[in-house]
Amino acid sequence: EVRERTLIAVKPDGVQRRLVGQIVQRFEKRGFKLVGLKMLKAPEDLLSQHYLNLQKKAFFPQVLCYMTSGPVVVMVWEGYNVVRSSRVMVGKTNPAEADPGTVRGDFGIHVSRNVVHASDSVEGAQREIQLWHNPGRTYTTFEDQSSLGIS
Ligand code: YYY
Ligand code: MG
Repeated sequence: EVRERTLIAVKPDGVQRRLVGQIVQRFEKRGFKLVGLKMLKAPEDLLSQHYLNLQKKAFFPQVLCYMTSGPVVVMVWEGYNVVRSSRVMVGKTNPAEADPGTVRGDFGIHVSRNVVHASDSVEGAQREIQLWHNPGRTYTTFEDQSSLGIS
């Protein structure tokens, strides 16, 4: 399916470490098409929906704390097999196990600071795109930078 889409997010550590450009470049070089992008400080309820399957895990409070520690850059990428390809490009969840050449293998520090999110299935991607692209929600915009807490 040529018009397959996935949700890729640069997490707060990636934004803070100035890695957004390099991550975008990897997807562009691969020939994928950027069809959406926004920067926001993610609200906890949105993250709880996003990580619905992690809510019972012991590490979930830390995930919430980390994911709300600064702004995230959320993108939608489109292309042939983009969901599966981007999971390969991002690498294993734990950077210690991620192959060199993957985003997490090259930039990841620890499983709790693994730089990027990538949807793990076509259905998951559709759900996440709907969730993050919610026109009814008020997001921080670039006119309101102080509330992003960029440092
Ligand atoms: O899809 P992916 O991000 O590779 O992993 P998930 O199993 O969906 O976990 C989501 C997120 O949770 C992971 O990127 C970091 C965090 N996490 C963690 O902090 N500690 C773990 N042992 C497992 C996951
Ligand atoms: Mg996941």
